[in-house]
Amino acid sequence: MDFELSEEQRLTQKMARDFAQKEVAPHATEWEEKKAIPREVFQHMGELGFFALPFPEEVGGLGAGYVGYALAVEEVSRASASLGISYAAHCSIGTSPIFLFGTEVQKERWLGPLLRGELLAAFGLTEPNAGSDAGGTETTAVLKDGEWLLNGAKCFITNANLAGVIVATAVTDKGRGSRGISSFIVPADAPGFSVGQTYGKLGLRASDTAELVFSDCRLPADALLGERGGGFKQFLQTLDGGRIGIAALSVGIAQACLDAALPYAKTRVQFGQPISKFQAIQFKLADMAMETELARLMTHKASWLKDSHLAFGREAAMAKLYASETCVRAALQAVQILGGYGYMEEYLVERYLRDAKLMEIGEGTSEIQRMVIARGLGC
Ligand code: COS
Repeated sequence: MDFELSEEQRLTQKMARDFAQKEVAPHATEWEEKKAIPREVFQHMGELGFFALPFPEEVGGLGAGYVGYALAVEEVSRASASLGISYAAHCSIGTSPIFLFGTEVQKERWLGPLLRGELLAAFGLTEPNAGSDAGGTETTAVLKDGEWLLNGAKCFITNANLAGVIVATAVTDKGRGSRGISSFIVPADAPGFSVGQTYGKLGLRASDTAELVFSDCRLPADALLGERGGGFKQFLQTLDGGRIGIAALSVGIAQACLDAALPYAKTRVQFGQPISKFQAIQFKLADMAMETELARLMTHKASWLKDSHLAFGREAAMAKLYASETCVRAALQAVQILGGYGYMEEYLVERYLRDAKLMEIGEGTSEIQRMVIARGLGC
């Protein structure tokens, strides 16, 4: 067993940290206020290779695997969780299904631009009546005169307005339950496709979240991704990887909470000494540091299993569950340590608290993760 990062992984971490601290952190508050991240940020990330990290060299990736990708997502999210979620949604749930289930022709067409950041991707699964019960998909796809006609709507879709391509699910064979759901590659300029309402959110305000609308959306026959009827299993498999992304994002937020709370506690003087000298504050900081480290180790283990082509779904669910709950606790403690300042907008920790909450909801709620873990135990 070896807990050391390889030389390559250390370089990936350093590249991501340098980018995040120099080019993200100074602008993160402004992006939250404007509720948008400039397009050039994604272009620059593409040039630096961020989007190519988890994919193998055969398809134009950098072959850094999910360990390298998790290191990068953590660093980006430590500076801006909004950018972190846009990044993670693009890679692990937007691009991955094309990589995992696409034909050679589909991969040839889409992966190059997606890995270089020339296009962003989104994943259209959730619907008003199909969230945790993703098998309840109501969007339909009918094959007519050699074309697919999609009708329906998706909600809470990260990168909806930014995406050049969306992987979306629809019912192709009604009456077959979850085996009647298929996936489609939808270019953003497909006729009949549009982006609906953009949501106002508690946190992650700079990240783009909107509805997708399919009104007789016409797609060529070869827009089907993988087997007809295979969509449900595809998205469960996609979400297994996605949960590693959310775990890494959560570790980034938890680390940011510690980054803010520790120096504050060392310099804030009350009762004649820095508050870090009081055991009540030390215990909070100790728990934050321990839980963040544990969440990171769990994220790296799930990533390593995936990179080693071993079963990783249960560990990904454990990492996502533990890391997301850790970052909420860490954010609450950071606000508490900063006291009145922690509640004010100019101190970053109130943003971390608002951002952290989504980690317990997106890509499978904490309750769903516990179900997946329990199933892994044979319950
Ligand atoms: N990868 C691949 N296949 C999987 C899988 C996985 N991780 N998990 C289950 N499957 C397969 C099963 O083997 C089963 O195959 P067969 O029909 O051939 O036996 C099939 O998928 C259906 O599995 P299951 O019966 O367990 O499905 P359920 O409807 O009971 O699934 C859960 C329940 C909760 C696991 C599922 O609905 C889920 O993960 N929901 C959460 C979705 C979510 O995260 N939504 C938020 C999206 S935000 S992007």
